[in-house]
Amino acid sequence: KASKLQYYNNPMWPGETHSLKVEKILHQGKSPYQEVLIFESLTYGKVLVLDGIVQLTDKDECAYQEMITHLPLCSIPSPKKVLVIGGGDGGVLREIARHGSVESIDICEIDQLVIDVCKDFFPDLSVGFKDPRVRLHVGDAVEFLRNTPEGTYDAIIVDSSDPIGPAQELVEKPFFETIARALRPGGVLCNQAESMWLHTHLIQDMLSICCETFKGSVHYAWTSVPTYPSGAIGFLLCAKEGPPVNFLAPINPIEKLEGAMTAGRDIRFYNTEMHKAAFVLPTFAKRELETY
Ligand code: AAT
Repeated sequence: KASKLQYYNNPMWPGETHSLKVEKILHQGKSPYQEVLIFESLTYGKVLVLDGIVQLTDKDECAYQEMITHLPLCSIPSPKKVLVIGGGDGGVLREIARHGSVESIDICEIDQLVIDVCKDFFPDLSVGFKDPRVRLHVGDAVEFLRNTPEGTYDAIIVDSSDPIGPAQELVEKPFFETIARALRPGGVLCNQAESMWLHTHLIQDMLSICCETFKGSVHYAWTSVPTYPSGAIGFLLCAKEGPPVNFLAPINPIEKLEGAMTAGRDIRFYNTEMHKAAFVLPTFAKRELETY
């Protein structure tokens, strides 16, 4: 009862909850950072839940992981050095591996337990760790970025949880400043940026911080993920000052990369049309977000 109440009162979406029928609990534990739960659901396959919040399900993870990865990597020619923040399940790594130009993939995930349980229960995601280009750093992203030399990465993907708990600092200005420093001129960031239905103020704050910090193009994109609150999730695409980046029309289309659509397992969600469509906003969101 107590934990049910807590979920209804989540300050990120007060008064709402979303439920999936549990067929079987597969893992229930607590790390130093969060509660980690995995269960088999009736209709979405296995589900990863951190502190009561759905992070991914077998059925719809493709929409989130493919979009958060290919939106930035298809927007620059020949990405070579990529950093992932969070993403301990390995799904984003699996998607980055489709890009043959990539030479190194660093990942900084705070929670070893997430990595371990995903290796046990989500082999289709954790397969991402098997790529020889991957270097795993277990620790806090804030600390990791503080120690990253200037201009290291072509692209940074922030696949982090909501800003309560260990990801709190990841929506604040000092964090975005360290990201911008870690990118080469014209390098790109793709940041998990919550829902336009629920979090307009948070998105506005992130947009204004990012416009100030990156100085290149900054855009909000979104897609449909049925098991996230409101059924939609957004991404903040930012380019650091330097060679200009046009996020709206991919310069490095996935369909032209040899084997990318079928490497490992077939791409299920992303394509160039979905890329372009992700930047089309409904009128209310245009009004609220486009002044940035
Ligand atoms: N790809 C699955 C989706 C996620 S997982 C987010 C990951 O970010 C978690 O594994 C969490 O442990 C990690 N994380 C949180 N804070 C930090 C930090 N400070 N440093 C490094 N890693 C961190 C995101 C789903 C979004 C859900 C939207 N409602």
